[in-house]
Formats: sequence, structure tokens, C-alpha cells
Amino acid sequence: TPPKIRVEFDQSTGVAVMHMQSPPVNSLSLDFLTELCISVEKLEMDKSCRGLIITSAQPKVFSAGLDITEMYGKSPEHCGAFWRSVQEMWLKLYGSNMVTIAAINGSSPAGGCLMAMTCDYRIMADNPRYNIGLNETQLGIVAPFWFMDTMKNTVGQRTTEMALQLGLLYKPADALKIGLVDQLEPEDQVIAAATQTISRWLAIPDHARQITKSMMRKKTIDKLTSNRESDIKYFVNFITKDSIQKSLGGYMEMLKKRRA
Ligand code: CO8
Repeated sequence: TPPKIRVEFDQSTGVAVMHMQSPPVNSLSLDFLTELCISVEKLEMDKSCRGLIITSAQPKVFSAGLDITEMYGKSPEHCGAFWRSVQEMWLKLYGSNMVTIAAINGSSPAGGCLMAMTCDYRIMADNPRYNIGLNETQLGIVAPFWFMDTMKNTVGQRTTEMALQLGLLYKPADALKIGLVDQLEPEDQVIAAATQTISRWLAIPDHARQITKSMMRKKTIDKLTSNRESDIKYFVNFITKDSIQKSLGGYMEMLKKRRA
């Protein structure tokens, strides 16, 4: 199978661009997440890499979020391994020492939004057909505490409370208003804008910026690190319940019907 992640590293600027290329919608499957984590880890260890831009090679979609087929009709063991890889992705990206920018060139629901929120800065394509948000309740599921924390750290308590209960997906202009994204650009200029912005972040001494970032995020990261196993147990128990499986099945049907 072809690689699901393509990394372009520019030695002269120290910036890597990571293109997610897992057709059709960059859903976060176990294989995809494993590949993504290996790529991020490699860049993290490379001292010459100081910045990372994450974007999609798929049309219209940044990432459709967690791959629902990894949690539907699967064994508890499989669900557990899958969840560990979701945690790993979040820990790697939210805890990255690199400057990270999400170049959101398409829709970014649920896990896609989570991934974008791990970044230091978000630039989204100004196309009202796209949306972004944590829509879990619409699937009849509950966003885990660390999804909630990440959103709270991004847009604040009140907005997160409302957004999460209603499972709101925001159009780019509304996402900008609440601070879920930081900048809108015409679709074909999103990556160029990210490249421009990242050079501003890279003008700050790495050491001071990295310590600041890690101090700001430490409490949130420690909370998951010290509860990883119980979070996996909770997830597996929750997701394998008949009622939840039914909701997921119904949601997948709806996705397919909507297109037909
Ligand atoms: N997982 C698996 N398959 C998916 C997913 C997904 N998340 N999203 C889309 N697909 C499939 C579709 O079923 C469709 O399959 P097929 O070709 O067989 O019909 C194919 O991908 C293409 O999808 P669309 O035709 O819908 O493509 P569009 O370009 O029209 O739309 C969207 C793209 C906007 C991304 C749309 O597909 C969409 O809204 N997808 C669903 C997104 C979503 O709700 N994701 C939530 C996943 S749950 C999550 O991330 C967090 C869960 C936390 C669990 C916590 C429990 C404790």
C-alpha cells in the first residue's frame, strides 16, 4: 500500500510539510495514525527540523476524524490498540517542540479538529462548504476529557461547553470568530500563508518558545499521561456497548445514504 503520509523537508528553512494522503477522507485509522506518529517522531528527533506544517493532499477534506470502521464491530483488543494510537498522536503533536501549524484545506470534524487544535496556529481555507468542530454528540458519543481540555485551551470554557453539547460544526468564518482557527485564506493560498506565518514563529529563540509552550500545555498533557490505561479501559467499555455500536452503525448508514 502507498504511504499515507508524505513529508517534504526544506533544509534551508528547517520546515517540514506533512501531507496527509489517505483516500478518500484522511480518516484516522490505526495504520494511518501509526505512520503519522513515526513521521512526527522522526522530525522531532531531527535537530534541523524546527517547524511542521500539517495539511491534506485530499480534495475538500483535511481529515474526517477517527476512522469509524476501527471502532465499529471490532474486538475490545482492537479498540484498545486503536485508542492507544489516538492518544499517541495527540501526545506527540500537543507535546511537540516544533512550531506546528495546521493548514486546514478542507473539512475537519471531530478527530480532524482535535489534530488541528494540537497545533500552535491554524489557517483554514475560506470556503463556506467546509466545517470544523467536535461533533461527537451528534454521533451519540462523548468527546473524551482530553479532547475537551484541548478545545477549552483553544477557545475557552463557555464556547467549549456549548460547542460540545450541541456537537457544533463551524463554517470557517464562524470558526474564526470564536478563535477555533486563527486566519482564513483563499483555498489555494493556505499552505503559502502557513509558510509565511511559520517564519515569524521561527524568528523567536527556540529555547524560550519551547519552554513557554511546554509550560502552558504541561498540566493538560500530564492529565492524560497519568491516566492513559484507565482512559483506554473507559473507551473500550464505552465504544463496545450495544447502544453505542448501534449509534455508530446508524451514523455510518447516514453518511452513505447522504451521498447516494
Ligand atoms: N470514518 C470512516 N469512514 C468515513 C469517515 C470516518 N470518519 N468519514 C467518511 N467516511 C467514508 C464515507 O462513509 C464514504 O464512504 P463510501 O465511499 O464507502 O460511501 C467516504 O468516506 C467518503 O465520504 P463522503 O462521501 O461523506 O465525503 P464528502 O467529501 O462528501 O464529506 C466529510 C467528507 C465532511 C469528512 C464527511 O465524510 C463526514 O462528515 N464524515 C464524518 C465525519 C465524522 O463525523 N467523524 C467523526 C468520527 S468520531 C471521532 O473522530 C472522535 C470519536 C471520539 C470517540 C470517543 C468515545 C469515548
